[in-house]
Amino acid sequence: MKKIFITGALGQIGSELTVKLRNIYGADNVIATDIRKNDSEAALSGPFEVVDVTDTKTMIEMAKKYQADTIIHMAALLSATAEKNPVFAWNLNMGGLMNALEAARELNCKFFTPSSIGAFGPTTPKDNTPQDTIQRPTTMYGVNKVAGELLADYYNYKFGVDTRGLRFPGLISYVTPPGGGTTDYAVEIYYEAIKNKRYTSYIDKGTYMDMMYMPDALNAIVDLMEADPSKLKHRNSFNVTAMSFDPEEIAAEIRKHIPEFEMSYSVDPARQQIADSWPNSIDATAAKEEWGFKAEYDLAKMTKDMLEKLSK
Ligand code: AKB
Repeated sequence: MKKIFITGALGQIGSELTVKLRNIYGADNVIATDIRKNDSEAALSGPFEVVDVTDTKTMIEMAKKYQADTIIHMAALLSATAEKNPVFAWNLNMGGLMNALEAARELNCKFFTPSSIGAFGPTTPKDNTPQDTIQRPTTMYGVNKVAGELLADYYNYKFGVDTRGLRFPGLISYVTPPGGGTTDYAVEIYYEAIKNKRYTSYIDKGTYMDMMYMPDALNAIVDLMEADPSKLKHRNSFNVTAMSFDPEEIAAEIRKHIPEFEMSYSVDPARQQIADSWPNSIDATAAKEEWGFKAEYDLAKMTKDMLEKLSK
């Protein structure tokens, strides 16, 4: 990766990934793009362009202008927002992906885009969900993710584009808050624990979902993109996870640091339904075997770090 072009660079993953990649590959070699600019480090620490991913012409022109050899396509709506506006979600998530893949094909770029545990559905095995299994999601987001995995595979075998992807679980970070996801409770809970020593969860107790701390997610993207292509059997997309917990378990972990922390519930039926359709825990063996995936943070280590960083 020498010239990396990122879409959705100011989003939850993009804003941290852009800064990390600039530290590794050089600030001028990482071109951040998003639908609008802000004054974050990702926007200001290197080249930035306003790019609407549904605008094919601009997207290809911009990638050409910077002679990109890698496209990292992050721009997308998350699960809960997509469910509220499925037509817009289809147009943005699939239209944007198609344009990004076309740009990669035309410029002969390496390509990354994230999939999600949302690519699974109620008929998928719930525990230790295998890499290759039933994928019949019941959300628009999930439909987009499965179609995206297939499309990225297609661009690999049809056009030889070096496409790669990860099925991310809920990602937890103290830098950029997520927006519109189902797993967002596991981020909000830390902010509220510090500010108010209480949190009302919209996800019910007993609902297990996979999660990962952002530093592990960023390392996984770099490691996968640098992996020897001859070792990759799956490409789009690898299961990756670091932990699985329910709201009670994360609350108990927070109480080890803030003993007075209180948890209550006001379940949001829409997001609960999405969470219920996703696995309890997924199996990351293929990622470990094919390119050496490992996560450093478990719930205890992540909680300590989140609370320390957010308190500052
Ligand atoms: C969401 O909740 O929509 C995302 C995801 C798991 O893909 N965090």
